[in-house]
Amino acid sequence: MKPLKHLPAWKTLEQHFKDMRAFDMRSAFREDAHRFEHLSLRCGNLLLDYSKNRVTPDTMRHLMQLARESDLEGMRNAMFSGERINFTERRAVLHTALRAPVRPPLVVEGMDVEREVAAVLKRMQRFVESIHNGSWRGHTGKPIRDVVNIGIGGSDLGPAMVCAALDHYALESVRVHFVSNLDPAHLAGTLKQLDPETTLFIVASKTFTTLETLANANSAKAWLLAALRAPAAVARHFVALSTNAQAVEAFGIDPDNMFIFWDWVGGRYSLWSAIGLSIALQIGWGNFQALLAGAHAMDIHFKEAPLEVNMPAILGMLGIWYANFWGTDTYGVFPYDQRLRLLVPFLQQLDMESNGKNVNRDNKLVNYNTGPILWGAPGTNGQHAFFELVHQGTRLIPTDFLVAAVNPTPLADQHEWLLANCLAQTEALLKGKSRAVIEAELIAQGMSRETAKALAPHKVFPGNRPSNTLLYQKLDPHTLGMLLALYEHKVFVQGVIWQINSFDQWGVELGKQLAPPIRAALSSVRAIGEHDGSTLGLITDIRRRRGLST
Ligand code: G6Q
Repeated sequence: MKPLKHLPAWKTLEQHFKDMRAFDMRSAFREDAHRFEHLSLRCGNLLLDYSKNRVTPDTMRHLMQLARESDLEGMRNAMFSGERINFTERRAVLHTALRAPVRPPLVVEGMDVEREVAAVLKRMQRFVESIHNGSWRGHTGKPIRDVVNIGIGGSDLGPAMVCAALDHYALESVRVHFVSNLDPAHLAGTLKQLDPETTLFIVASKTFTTLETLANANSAKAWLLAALRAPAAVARHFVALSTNAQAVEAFGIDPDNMFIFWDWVGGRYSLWSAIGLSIALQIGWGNFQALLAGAHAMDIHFKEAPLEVNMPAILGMLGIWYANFWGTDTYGVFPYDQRLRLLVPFLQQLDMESNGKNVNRDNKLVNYNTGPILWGAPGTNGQHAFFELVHQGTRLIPTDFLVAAVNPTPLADQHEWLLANCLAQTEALLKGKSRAVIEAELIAQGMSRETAKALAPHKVFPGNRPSNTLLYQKLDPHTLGMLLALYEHKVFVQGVIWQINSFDQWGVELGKQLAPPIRAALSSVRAIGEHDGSTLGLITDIRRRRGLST
């Protein structure tokens, strides 16, 4: 594999960047009346406006040339056809197969992926309907009213985010809760509101070995048994979503109440699989299917549209432009949509766990920056918190703004203000406000020339700061599916350019390995063991607080 920095397009971009250093978007808009048309793209009801970026059509051409030289198209086809592109775990990456409604037969290593997916979906549908129509009863014969998804990371963030995003589609018959943290406060706070007779626990764990999930699931089981006093109750109040049938059975969950998925579904890409059961329970089967269909529509777009008019490719390559040429470290995501309040934590995992890597596909350390630090919060809250730094700070921060054109709410006027604020922020980032204008305004307000001169620099907005706007009609299941798949593929695009494996996550292992000996050292049972000075100091302090010998 040719190193990234040796690719001809990389060299071209390095040269082009030198020409672009002084580029001013404001002049570009003045000079090209059609800049918006040239640098925006529609896919379904999604509009991506990327004209407020430090790019010219030439930049985009060079970036797409880099994508081609990086064999983005070949890698994309390899993913869709089930090649083992997650090479460190020797796995295919087929979350796209989970949402293809009419699938061409896809046989991967002897497994008929299409049939297996359809069979699990059918079982999920039957189960969801039995909860909704009340034919599934709890141990004492009452229908289920509350569902608790116990999972963490990929087995929590996706479904929790979707359930928050689509709460306006929630059926009234069940309420869905999410418990992830090992901190007992999370489970205890949730159980407080629940009646064991009408509660169903979904234990969501791909491996079924995850400490947090098993601890919470065991505590939930103990809570249930303490109330219902019959081991048989577990079968009516626990179901599992997993790839590990043996461990599920060992936990005491009836294999009939287990919904499987496969090792080719990565945790952070799993909301489309059985891990989405809580979503279907909240919004109903039809809406869950609409979510899958939206993602599939984006899959088709990503697979078929030429790179120049391919939304994930464009978003991904813009990120490369900023991270690797402008030297940006972070990337802000601001959904002007309260329902998308969990989108940023979801995207943090998607992006940072996928592309927070420093070794390439040739097993060598990379010599360029990879995944950015992704952060953000819903608008307009962010405006009253950290937007100061986005507008006036010393760092350049590429940003995405997401907003719905309409919001089916009776408080339509508030949505109008929300929309206006979203557009106003991207306009302010672009236009800025000059010292001369500010001084003139202050003087016109009656301020002395001298005071105005002193105050004006503090009020200057440099402008020329980049943003993408993703405008959608309204937040419905189909649109959300499209948006999420867009970000998944964007992350994929960047991983290909950076020549890394976006689908493993070895970086989460070490802390897990170090925890058990530390846990032992905190109690009186075992010797303290070998630790660095800081960790040793902390362990010793905890032991002292507990009255243990140190
Ligand atoms: C996601 C990661 C990780 C995983 C959790 C939960 O891509 O692999 O976040 O989802 O660690 O794992 P289990 O589902 O196996 O409990």
